[in-house]
Amino acid sequence: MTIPFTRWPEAFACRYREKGYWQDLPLTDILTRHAHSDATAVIDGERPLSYRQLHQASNNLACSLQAQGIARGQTALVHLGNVAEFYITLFALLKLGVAPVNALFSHQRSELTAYAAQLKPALLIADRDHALFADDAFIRTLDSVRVVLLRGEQGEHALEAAIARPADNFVATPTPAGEVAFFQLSGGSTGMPKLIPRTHNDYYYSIARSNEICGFTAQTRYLCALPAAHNYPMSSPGALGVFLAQGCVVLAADPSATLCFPLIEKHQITVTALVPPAVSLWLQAIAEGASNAQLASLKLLQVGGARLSATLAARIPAEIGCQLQQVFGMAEGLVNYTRLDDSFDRIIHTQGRPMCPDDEVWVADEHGNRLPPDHVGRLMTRGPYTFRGYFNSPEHNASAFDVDGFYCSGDLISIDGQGYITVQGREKDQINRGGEKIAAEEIENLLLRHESVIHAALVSLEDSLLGEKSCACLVVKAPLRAVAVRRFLREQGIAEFKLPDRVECLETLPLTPVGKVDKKQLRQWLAERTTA
Ligand code: J2J
Repeated sequence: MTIPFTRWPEAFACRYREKGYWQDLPLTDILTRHAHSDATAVIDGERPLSYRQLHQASNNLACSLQAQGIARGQTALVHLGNVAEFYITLFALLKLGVAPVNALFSHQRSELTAYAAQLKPALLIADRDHALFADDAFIRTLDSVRVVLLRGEQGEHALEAAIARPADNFVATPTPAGEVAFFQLSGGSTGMPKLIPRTHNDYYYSIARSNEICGFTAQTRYLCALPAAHNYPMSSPGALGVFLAQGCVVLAADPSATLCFPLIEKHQITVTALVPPAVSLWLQAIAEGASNAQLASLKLLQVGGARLSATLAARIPAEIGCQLQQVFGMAEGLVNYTRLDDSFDRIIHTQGRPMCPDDEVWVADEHGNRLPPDHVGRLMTRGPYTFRGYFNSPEHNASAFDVDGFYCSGDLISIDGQGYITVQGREKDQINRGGEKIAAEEIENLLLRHESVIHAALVSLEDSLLGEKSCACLVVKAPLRAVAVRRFLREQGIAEFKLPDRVECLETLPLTPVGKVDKKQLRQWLAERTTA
């Protein structure tokens, strides 16, 4: 049984193989090639795991799952934070040929329910430490799930026990390299969070090529301080890039300076990846007296996920004392990097250029015509590691892709004469709250469930630290306070970062000539109100 997904047309698949982008190797190869190495692969708190141990632990888990009837072709819902078990589980499932969706640890009932509804997973792996799994109430709502393993649990459902039980004669059965390996999460702009099928071939290429560009080697010591399940710290080059190069991943629960600075010093970290607000907080910590001597081993700081201002960018080499690399990527595929040997000016002012010579990226005007260099328009792309369709979403795919299979990311960009991209804005109805993406429609739908809400629009507000925050603009039957709105949304079971930072009640919402909510006008009105 194979998982259905939109494939690359045969001519493209042939070309990507001919050019060596697709190697027809399963992602499990990233680990198994180092199966006999005693080098440290992951450090989680005081727990180091060698490559040999990581390989063995994932075999043990795979074997245990197999004994419980979990088999190739099935899917899994995984909800783990920045812990070693995240990687053990990922490799175990890849070895079994089971495709997981790795929900972010900040996700709650609403997000997990949406993923489960789409994938109908047979397996759930989660953490008792998360409030959602403090008891079994939520688990009982997941109809398709037959096997449950929980981290921090005792007894038959204990994840740790399944990992510790030695495997006997386990033989890996990964799915073929051209098939779906796992599902990545879309930042989204629609009511239902979308899933992105990623194949072994496309993801493996994206990791291997990222390693070349970012110079990851066996000497790389990478601090993973962003959510491990996110595409950026997973693959750009992220932890999987580190494993491929046989380097070492050190896990941090969050990117705060208080947590990360001592970890960087203790483990002699050479590279890490941050979002812009975390950079601001690191710079602030240094300005307030935290010693950047603790960061002496750090050679490269990757920044991406949201727009980095040139002012902030320019402070990084001077105040943190390391090189900056801008990363403009997306879970759907395309990743752009500034190169390590680019000029200071390029690194400060652009979001880099595509990593693959066969990434086709162009800028479209509102009619879909190609724009010349330096003009601002829609980003259109296709390539060897950019997907060809969201899982099970024919209607949305029809509008997200053009007839030639180019994906429209919803970003507004310009490309200069040398192919370097500058992100200029966004057209998709999404709020980028310091790298965390909020699909406006998803929250609006939840707001409309409130008995007092007649109309709802979620719009972005400028914010000096996060770049953007969210504001819920409501037309209500009875007065509604911000705390009540947030409480109501929390009860709907959504991630905390999606709760509106501000709530405004209005008489009516402004409309565009075609009758859609005029969010541009709303944003202007909010900005004026703020200054007033
Ligand atoms: C401006 N906007 C950016 C940047 C992403 C590497 C890095 C990031 C992601 C990621 C990723 C931006 N400047 N430097 O998957 O592998 C916004 C754009 C983009 C969206 C994608 C990776 N870097 N963005 O952020 O899927 O709007 O992936 O379309 O979460 O983030 O979000 P996401």
